Amino acid sequence: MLTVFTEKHRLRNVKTELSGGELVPPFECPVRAEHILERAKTVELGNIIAPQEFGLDPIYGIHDKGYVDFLETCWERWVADGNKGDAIPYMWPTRDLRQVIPDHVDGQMGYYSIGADTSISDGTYEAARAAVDVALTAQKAIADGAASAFALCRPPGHHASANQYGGYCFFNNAAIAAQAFLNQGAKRVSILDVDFHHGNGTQQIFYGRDDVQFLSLHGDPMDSYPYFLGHADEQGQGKGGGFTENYPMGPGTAYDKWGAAMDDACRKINVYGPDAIIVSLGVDTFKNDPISFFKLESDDFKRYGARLAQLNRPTLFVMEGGYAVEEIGINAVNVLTGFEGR
Ligand code: OKP
Ligand code: ZN
Repeated sequence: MLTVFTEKHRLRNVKTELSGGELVPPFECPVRAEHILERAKTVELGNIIAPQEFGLDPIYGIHDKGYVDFLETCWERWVADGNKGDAIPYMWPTRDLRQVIPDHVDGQMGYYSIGADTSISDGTYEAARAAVDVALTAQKAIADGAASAFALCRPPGHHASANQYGGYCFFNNAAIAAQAFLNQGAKRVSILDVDFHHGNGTQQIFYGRDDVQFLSLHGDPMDSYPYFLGHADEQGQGKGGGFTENYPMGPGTAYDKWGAAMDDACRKINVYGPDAIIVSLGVDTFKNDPISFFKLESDDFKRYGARLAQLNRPTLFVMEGGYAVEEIGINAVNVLTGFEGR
């Protein structure tokens, strides 16, 4: 399987994450991508190529221009305002407040974010742009005839909506790739999100549409991030009704239950009959993940990779989360080798 990777991911290198009332080293760190790349080389997964540049147009197909402009300028404006640390939002237009976009960068951070866990610094925008190019280059390989491809994206994307960042995500790499398939003539695309966390951004982007089916297996939002989306009764709206499927599962969920949900999702994908499948591949379902509560074993990743291959459709893997950095390479690449039947 082809892997698309760029060293530009290292430009995403914030010092801090607000966690547990402290500023700690971020869970979403550069070594994650390096370990996955090393493992892909070790198992001889296939060629590894750098991305082409696709520019801003594919991003504007999913994200608001004001949001993109904000991400491009946030850091320089934060620094110009005299701030010393990473850019972290602290005020949001919640419930009864006005949704008027302020001029000040502090106010814009609140308007354009969903939480305070995702610091911004020098290079964040460039790395997020490069991650989009990684996803689009892998998408193009499939459009050109490959049966599958691996977009080793970093930063991840599934928490990013049309106009909000958070959960370590800025541009929704999987959503942008889905739109690329549609623009090239696909009638239907399925996005299967197996990251531990609900893909709120992807769900929000396609919630009212019938040309992208979104399915997510995740920690029950009653007990886990992102807390405010991902319940089973969210199934799409308008002509998107019935094209969103959520499988929230509780603490301690292991492969017996998780694999059954995966089976059900695969059946629904077959009924939908997509021209392509995008797997939002987070491996924070692993038993030793430091911020998650599922109990998948490393071999389970191979098993569901093989299940995905049975769908027998063009399949684009887009890297999302996974924070047990010592095992992240084994777990992510196990899905891909499992898919290849080895
Ligand atoms: C991103 B992805 C822990 C804070 C957790 C949010 C988790 C974002 C996960 N103190 N922060 O879906 O893997
Ligand atoms: Zn996650």
